[in-house]
Amino acid sequence: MTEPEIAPAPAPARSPLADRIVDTLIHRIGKDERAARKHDWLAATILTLRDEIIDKWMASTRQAHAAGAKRVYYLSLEFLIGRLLRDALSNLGRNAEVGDALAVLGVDLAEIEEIEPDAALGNGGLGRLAACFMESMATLDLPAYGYGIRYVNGMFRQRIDDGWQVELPETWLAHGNPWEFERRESAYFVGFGGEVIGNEVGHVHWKPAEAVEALAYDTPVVGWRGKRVNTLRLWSARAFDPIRLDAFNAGDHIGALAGQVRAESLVRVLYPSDSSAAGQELRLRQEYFFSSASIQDIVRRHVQYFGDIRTLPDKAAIQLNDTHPAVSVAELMRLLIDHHDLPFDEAWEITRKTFGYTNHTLLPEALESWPLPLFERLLPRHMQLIYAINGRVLREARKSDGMSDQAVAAISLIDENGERRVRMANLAFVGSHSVNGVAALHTALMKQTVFADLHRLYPARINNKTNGITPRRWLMDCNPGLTALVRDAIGAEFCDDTAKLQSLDSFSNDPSFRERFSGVKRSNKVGLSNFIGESMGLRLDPDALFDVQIKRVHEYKRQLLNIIETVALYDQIRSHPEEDWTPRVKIFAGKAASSYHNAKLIIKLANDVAKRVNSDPSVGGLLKVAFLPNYNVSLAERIIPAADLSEQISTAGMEASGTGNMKFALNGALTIGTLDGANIEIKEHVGDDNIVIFGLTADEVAAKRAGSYRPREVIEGSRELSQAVNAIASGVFSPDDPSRYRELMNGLYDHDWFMVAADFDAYTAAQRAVDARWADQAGWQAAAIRNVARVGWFSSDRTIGEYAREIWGVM
Ligand code: CR1
Repeated sequence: MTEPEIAPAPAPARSPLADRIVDTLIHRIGKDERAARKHDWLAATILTLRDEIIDKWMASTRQAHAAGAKRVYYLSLEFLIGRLLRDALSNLGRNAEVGDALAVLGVDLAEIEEIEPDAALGNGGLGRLAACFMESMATLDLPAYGYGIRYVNGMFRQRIDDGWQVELPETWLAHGNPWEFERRESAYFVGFGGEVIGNEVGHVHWKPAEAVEALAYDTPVVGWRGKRVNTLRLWSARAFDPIRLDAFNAGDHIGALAGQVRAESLVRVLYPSDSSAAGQELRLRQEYFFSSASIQDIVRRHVQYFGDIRTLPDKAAIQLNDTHPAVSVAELMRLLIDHHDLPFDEAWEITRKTFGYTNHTLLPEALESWPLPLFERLLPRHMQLIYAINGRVLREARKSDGMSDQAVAAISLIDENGERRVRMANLAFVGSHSVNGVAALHTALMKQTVFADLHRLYPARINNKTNGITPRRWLMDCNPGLTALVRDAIGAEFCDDTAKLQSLDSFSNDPSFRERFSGVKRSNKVGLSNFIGESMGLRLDPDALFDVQIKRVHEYKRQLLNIIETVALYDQIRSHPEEDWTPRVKIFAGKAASSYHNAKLIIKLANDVAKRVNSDPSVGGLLKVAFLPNYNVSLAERIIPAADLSEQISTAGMEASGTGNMKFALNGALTIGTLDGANIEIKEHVGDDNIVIFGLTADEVAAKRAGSYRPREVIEGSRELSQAVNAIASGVFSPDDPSRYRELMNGLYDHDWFMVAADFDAYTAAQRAVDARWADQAGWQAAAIRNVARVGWFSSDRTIGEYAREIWGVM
């Protein structure tokens, strides 16, 4: 700690809360009021609040313990948490009080909220879903733990240099993390490599060649109205011998620290791959590291509380968030058999009853599998167990009627095509009693495609749990204006149950309400315009239609379709200046995986188009394009309340669910989208008239891919499309490097896997229909209000209720 700095203290009248914050500042941060910087105030505020949360936290734990309650364990390699202060304050109903206390101290709450680092321990939807689920589990008063990794560097920070994405390390822990508790007592040994030694009585013993220690850090998760506080337990890694003194004393100062460096590398970075597999040995090590520590912790807690390991499925439900923690299945088997002496069959029964698995993507490149030699070298005992599990499953498959050799091969945990690989999705599937998809279409496609044969073998296992979002962060906290307006109109009940938003429906016919509703939207747009003006120097017209696509950049999400349409619109506006164009602002934000060439090129293209369009006086302010750098949770909270139009335009069949789509609708944006993922269910809820749907269906996409789709003919057959594609291909937007986009555009001509050309005309037509709707402001606002009123179902409270009743058996 640095030396305390002393300054004379002022003495205004203060609340006891203000006194507590100052006391924390002095005694735990070591600063006095005069010397304190914003970060010190932030830390003091969080620590003061945390002290209050601790009491609830302990009460929650005691209560679960006393009741002998079944606990839920959510294992996820990603938690995309974002900032926590605003969320915690509002869930505890302490916003005003803390704001006032700080104001007396001359500190602006909003300002310190703004400097809280955005905890980005995740890539995109999968990680953000885990964070929403944690909050909903606390809200629904379920005893639940999240388990993950405390990455030192989470998602990279994105800078845009001359239009190109540049990745920089994000140092969210630079000022420490006042939310977390280091649990020195909760440490586990996690081994890698080595050999398996058997003895005559059939007992086996794994002797790992290396081991690290997993160290727990706990963050409290506060539910709505502070009802319950749960724990997010993130693992850090430490070498058993932080420094090898023998080596150090012999002069090898670097080698002496090698073990620690190796251990730390496990928790150093989040793999920045979204909906695609990260194929590195380090990734498998990360997966096993956090799975093993978590399963050991769960088993230890169970035995401590309940004595008998055989009752585990009655007292613990473990949910695998995608396949990243799938090795947990083998790890639990290992502990049950090798450490608790259970016979294989009994261990298998316990394991299957305990686990549930959620699949989040059907993209073949995202289905994790590990080269068998790598797996065997790193986890020899687990490999044996996987073979044993596989033997059982394949015998069962052989016995079942009508299973072809091909079907049996597809069910196998080992992929025998080419280099042999361990299939993590199959392991997760067979090791769980429940396997769920994240939207109705996605679940149906799981049954038809990747898991078709497993589904035939275990027809009762696959079920659907359509995703949801927490309305606290994604409405009440990020859009206080709309929240207040809704509360004035229909009362505060929706704050406890978003289904109550229904009563807002009839207000869509009330002109004065529509007026106020559009006033709130406008002021959110002014706020976003100011932010963009200040941070990027781009001036926007808050009365233009704000058309927003923010999400990871991926070819299947089709930012390219949106950009090409933008180019076509730019052409149209210039060719027909006499027409009555709707002023539009196209807003993009999103990160590309660092190794994903085309995605990075698409970011550059968006920026190249923006540069050209924004500086062209001939479009007369009718069209502006903004690519906002460093998309993260906090930026989403700023953009979504200001959106008029939500772009959800993935190639049908490829977006498992989407959750951004729900956030926009809840904040009164209209969706333009394909019949993909949860868009379909959003359409069912808001009604066909309150959403703009276009394009091929999933079945049509599949048929085109299987048949003779000729994108070249499609492009040549569409004047607008061919003009836009040719302009991009010939360097109109990249005069400094005219061939920059040639290959990207050639890809559209040659295969167009993502159906950009096939859907282009339908998309353009849909956009012009949007323009027409915008011209009728009363109609637009009415539809936007109906969106807010009708999407309460997409609350993660509803989703978690379904998991709790139908998968976990805890409600
Ligand atoms: C899907 O792509 C879904 C989220 C959360 C993503 C997205 O459509 O909304 O999961 N999948 O379920 C993913 O990241 C690794 O897979």
